Amino acid sequence: RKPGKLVKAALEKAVDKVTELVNPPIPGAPASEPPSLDEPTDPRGPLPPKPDQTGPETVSPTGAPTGAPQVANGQQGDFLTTSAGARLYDTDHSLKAGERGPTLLQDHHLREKVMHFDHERIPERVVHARGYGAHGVFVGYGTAANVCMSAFLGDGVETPVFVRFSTVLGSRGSADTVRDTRGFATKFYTQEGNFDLVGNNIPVFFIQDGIKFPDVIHAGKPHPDREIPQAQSAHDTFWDFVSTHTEATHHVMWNMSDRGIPRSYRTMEGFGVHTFRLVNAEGETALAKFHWKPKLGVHSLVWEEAQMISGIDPDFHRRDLADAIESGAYPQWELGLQVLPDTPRQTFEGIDLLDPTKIVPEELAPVQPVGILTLNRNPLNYFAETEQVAFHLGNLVPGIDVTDDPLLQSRLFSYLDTQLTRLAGPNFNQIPINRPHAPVNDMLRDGFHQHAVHAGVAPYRPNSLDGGNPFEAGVEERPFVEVAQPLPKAVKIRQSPTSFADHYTQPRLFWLSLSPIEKEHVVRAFTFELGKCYEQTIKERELLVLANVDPTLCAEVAKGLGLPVPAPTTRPKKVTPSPVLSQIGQTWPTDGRVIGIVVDPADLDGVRTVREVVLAGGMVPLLIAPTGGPLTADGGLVAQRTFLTARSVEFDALLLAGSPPPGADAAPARDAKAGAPGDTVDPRVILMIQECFRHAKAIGAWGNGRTAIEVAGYAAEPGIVIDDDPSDVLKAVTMLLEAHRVWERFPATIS
Ligand code: HDD
Repeated sequence: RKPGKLVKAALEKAVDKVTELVNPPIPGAPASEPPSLDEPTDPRGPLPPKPDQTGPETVSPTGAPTGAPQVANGQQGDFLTTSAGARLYDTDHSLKAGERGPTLLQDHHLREKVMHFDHERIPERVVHARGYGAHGVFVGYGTAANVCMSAFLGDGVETPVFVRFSTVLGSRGSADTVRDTRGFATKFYTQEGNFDLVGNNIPVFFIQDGIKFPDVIHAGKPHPDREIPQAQSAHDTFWDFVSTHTEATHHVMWNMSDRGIPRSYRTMEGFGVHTFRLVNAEGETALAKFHWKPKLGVHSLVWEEAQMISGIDPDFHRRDLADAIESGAYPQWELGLQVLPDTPRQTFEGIDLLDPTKIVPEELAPVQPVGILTLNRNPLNYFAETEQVAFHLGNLVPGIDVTDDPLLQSRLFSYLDTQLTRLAGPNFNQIPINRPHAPVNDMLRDGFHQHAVHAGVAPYRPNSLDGGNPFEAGVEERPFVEVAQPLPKAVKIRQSPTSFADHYTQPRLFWLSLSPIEKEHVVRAFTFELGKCYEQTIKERELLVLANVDPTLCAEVAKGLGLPVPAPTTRPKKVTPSPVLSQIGQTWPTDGRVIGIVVDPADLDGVRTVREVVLAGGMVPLLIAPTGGPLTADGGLVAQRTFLTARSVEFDALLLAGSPPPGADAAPARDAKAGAPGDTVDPRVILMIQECFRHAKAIGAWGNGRTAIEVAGYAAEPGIVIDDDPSDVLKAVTMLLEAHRVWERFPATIS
């Protein structure tokens, strides 16, 4: 019943009285109005008209419009509401017994708002917690048809994808550029259901059997007592594990190489790691390994640079990917297959294809391109998409099946199981980012976070009540059919095949395939990481592992650690190096590379020209000046970094602008930034030059810009370009950048 007029008046009076008792007026404070029991009016007064923020209609992951307008740049709708849709007139004050009184339990909005906030975080992934994703499209070439019947590999077939890159060991808030393996997980929303290729940027794994996964991860994660170090393998438990599990040696070699510190997600290779079984339309099978080859080439940071970035810009890799996509420099990878005969032994050239610590050298089985991936859209919401995406190796489509690789087999359990905790229940495939684009007609019902409203009464088969639906697909409807793989006569046993026992030949193959400078990096990485261990026995044990890989590697690391060189315990097998494993020695496109330009206000014409050429070349110019703000009166040139905010690790090459040197025609008076003869060069510019130099980056200067290089003492060094014409300088620097770094600057001492 509504309160009558008299009751209402009495209530208002009571409120007045109570308010006065609870909140005695503060002397000097303006008198406040008691709350009214009439229709609430907006206490903030009339609101300004809302800008039109609605973008195009949202599209569900299945491609169908959801009906909800997508908010391009802000929040949705006109009025703030509760989650039940009631409009709210105030979200800034809790409901209290008077202005200074206690908060009332009755305040549903307060409780709902804080309750929801309290539960905003979900458990981070137990591994690969830190990651970054992007949407894209995969286009098949049709070249795989003779070995694989999957529809998404068909000629010109376009399949939407979502890719999540990650580090393995660090927590969600850790730095991007730590030394670690990178995850490269791709969800293909194919017409035949989702296919998830959950790989890494390293083609082998630490262990051969998934039962050891908890052990290797416990060893790699921070020590359980102090929970340090974060996102690092440079600590005792990691090296304790890998030195006692020599099967890890191959993966460790890759981690200690430049592959462990990629320049960008865009410049990483990806690998499916395991051997998969492919089936063609005739039902014939082949074994295969998946490869992602980046169009921009494979490039890495140098270790000091990676460490600096961890502090200066811990989001370096995610920023790089997001910026590139936002600017239209869409990264691309070609998907390739190494196709291998499906023999009863499942080996190739003596390599056990079920052993995930082994590669098949590309020289023995070339990678055949089967399609191209382009990442072209950043997520709208990190949590909804990148955090909630759930990959699983069991998401297979007709044409691709698993093998009996014991690591792969255990993963088939883990990726389903882990989502139960992380995504709080069994309905995670209903989360928009995980929903297949193919029609779903399962008979999975109920459970936490059930979003579907299933019609019908008979979610079982066979049934006569729901018209017998759904039906099982016949062969012509292209169901997923497991390959009827004959099994060898076997007994139940907890044992690996003897073919898994060779732990040194392929690490040695990797080592011998590297160029001298890459070998030197590997030596330094081992020396650094083992140098961070406290236990002498661990270092000695790992040296013994290295002795079995290669005597030079072992001797160099032992020298750095100041320890004796142990004698190997195995005789090395002869290996043929695989040159494709080296990242050095080729040239690559420079798209998306960042060129730092130290501005000289006396030479803005040169800066303008160079900036335009950099942009036209698909690269990113970063103008650096002593202070921020516009550099030209028309605002056409703006300082993007100052000497305070710029640090060399942000760019791939450095240019120093300068007015023509004294004596040149029409030399204007110079207000030097980078230093003219007689000027003092700002020490922060010198530091930038020194760091770029140490990190083997190309450095160029024109006009008086050369002074800073001269002051730094590098004018005659390799990879330093000094010329009077800014465009010529840029051209020469770009050519150096095509080879990624100027390694000639630091001739390697190892051959
Ligand atoms: Fe794993 C996540 C890659 C072995 C158990 N793994 C995860 C991710 C990648 C890989 C890229 C992140 C997926 C994402 O972005 O959401 N994992 C690999 C590769 C392996 C491998 C290439 C070996 C070849 N993993 C492996 C084993 C097990 C797991 C042997 C367990 C027996 N991996 C998991 C997991 C994770 C995971 C615990 C954590 C979050 C998730 O699955 O969804 O289930």
